[in-house]
Amino acid sequence: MKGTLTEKILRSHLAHGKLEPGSEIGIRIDQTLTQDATGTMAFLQLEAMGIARIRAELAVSYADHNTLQMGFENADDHRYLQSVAARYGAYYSRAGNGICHQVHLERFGKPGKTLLGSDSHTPTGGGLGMFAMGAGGIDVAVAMGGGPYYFTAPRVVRVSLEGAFRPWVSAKDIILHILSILTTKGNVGTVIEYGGEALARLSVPERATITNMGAELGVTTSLFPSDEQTKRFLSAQKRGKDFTPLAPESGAVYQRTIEVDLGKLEPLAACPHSPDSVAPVSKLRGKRVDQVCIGSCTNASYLDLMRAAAILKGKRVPPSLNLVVVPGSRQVQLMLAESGALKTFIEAGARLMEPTCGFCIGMGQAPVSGGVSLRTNNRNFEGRSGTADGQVYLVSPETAAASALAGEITDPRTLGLASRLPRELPKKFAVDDSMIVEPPRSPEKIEILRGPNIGQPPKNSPLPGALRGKVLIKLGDKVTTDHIMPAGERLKYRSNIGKYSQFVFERIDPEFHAKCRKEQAAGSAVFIVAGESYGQGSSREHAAMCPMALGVKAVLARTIERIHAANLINFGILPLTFMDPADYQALEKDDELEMPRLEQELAAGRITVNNLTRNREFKVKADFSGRQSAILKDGGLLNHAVSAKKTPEACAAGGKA
Ligand code: MIC
Ligand code: SF4
Repeated sequence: MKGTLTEKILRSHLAHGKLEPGSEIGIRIDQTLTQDATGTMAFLQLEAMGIARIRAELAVSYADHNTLQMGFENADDHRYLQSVAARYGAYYSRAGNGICHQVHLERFGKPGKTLLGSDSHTPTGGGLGMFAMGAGGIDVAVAMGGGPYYFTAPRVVRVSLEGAFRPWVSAKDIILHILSILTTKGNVGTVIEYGGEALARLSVPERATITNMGAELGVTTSLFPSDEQTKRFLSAQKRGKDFTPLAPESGAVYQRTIEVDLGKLEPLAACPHSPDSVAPVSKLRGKRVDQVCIGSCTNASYLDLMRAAAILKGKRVPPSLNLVVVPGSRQVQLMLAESGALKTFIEAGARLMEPTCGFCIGMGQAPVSGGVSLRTNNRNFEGRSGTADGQVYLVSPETAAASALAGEITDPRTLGLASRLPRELPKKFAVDDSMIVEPPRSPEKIEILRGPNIGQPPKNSPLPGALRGKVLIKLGDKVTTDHIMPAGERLKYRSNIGKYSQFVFERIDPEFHAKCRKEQAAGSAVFIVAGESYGQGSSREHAAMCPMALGVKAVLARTIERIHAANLINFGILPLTFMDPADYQALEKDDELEMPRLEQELAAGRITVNNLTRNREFKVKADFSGRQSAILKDGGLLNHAVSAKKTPEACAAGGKA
């Protein structure tokens, strides 16, 4: 990674370890972001760790995922979040102000800074030249308290963007193309740096579309240099003073370079049910569409929506089709109103939603049974839309708008008026931060407001010296955190773990929760067995926290994604990987397993497993740093921090000293 942008930023923030790909490093975090679905737990953990005051340069808490407030639970979460932000020193972006990643880009992000967010799409900030990563809430709580964030020093891959877009092709098509090459698995521990002569023509919001969906590749983060485009964006946001130029050195060393000729790209779509099932829109044309949703943190910037409006102008969608438009932020919403585009959307028959995650996380706008929904967001995992058999395709705003008018999947190139699409960023964005609440100077008297849905963060018991228990589920490849811990209508229980745990693996095995409770009552451990890329997708730590509450002690998988593996450790669950695929094949649901020498073997990196049902012994990989082993032994990061009465700085550093 010598001379790369990644090296520059990481070296200037290095707190622990050596900057060598594959080894564990700890870096200082300048900025944090949390959102309402992960933030309540992050702040509850911050409180439980005894952190007195936020010490990161900037912490922003966003209310954006669940703003429907059906029932008191969600409204109570928001009230808690606002009061706890004021008490500890975070900015609070109120419900209605926009999606965290869009607002952070507009109002807070700064080139060269590190950003840690309790949301997997935090790397959106890479569009501004930030080293921005997603993590579990408790890791973000530690970072808010001034502690470093630990992860594996990455290898750096360069993607060189060359040439110019052909009409109707846009940033979404670049990242879908890259997803078709790199896929959603096998990219753990990689950072993607974008370069090439096409960068000069790519605006910050377009870059952010690309870095946003780096999350779907499973990379640590993606980032762009900070250049004239960055300066233009920040100046238009009245933040010119936040600009610093940043570029890799000319002889920078990359592990691999991938060239993308923009001139050869065509409109693309990710077909159900994975962001890497990519096909040219031209091959899908003619397929009947029931719903089109334009929005989300991927493609709801001002220019995205202005381009969609230009296509819809003066036309109406057919009565068989539902068109939903969701601006990414209140700034975008205001500018759509000022430009007249809002009127265009209304006249076209669009349903306008407030700027939130909404449909993207299954909070409303579930498609009809078996319905085809074209969406501009980033994830189309099975069932995530709220309709189990919904068929979600991920596309650009141009393809979405063209298809909405036709009522069928339409290649926008057939519209033939690309020259009328706006491409230039506005000189000035509408800046109005009145829905961002600044933390008060003297917070001591602020009362933290809790409703009945605000529980306590659950705790685990220390890891025993040996484990014995049952495999209660055997899964295949690419099991996402949406499979493990559904969101949508269950989102309101994020701060009530007793309730939320009832829904673990709900869509795969509705009995899973009850079976775990039975094992727990019998004093037996629960094991999860999975294939490749277990835990991809969302950073929700609930996908580790709730299994922990159900007595899960280890996940044995072929590979585990970065954020989820870290979350498992944070909640005292062993993330173990098979050394031989045959060992995965040989395991079956309900097998009785034993790890008789866990205590002695933890440090050695290999753990012996006896399959008592099949009378078979095998070893699994347990590559943990000293810090991770200490956390696991204590039964998770919260115990580790609280029992040792350490500062977040020391607790994140691990060890007992
Ligand atoms: C998502 O896109 O899946 C989410 C909802 O934003 C999650 C966070 C969460 O589950 O709260 C993410 O991407 O990390
Ligand atoms: Fe929200 Fe969807 Fe973005 Fe997640 S991916 S932050 S749910 S808009």
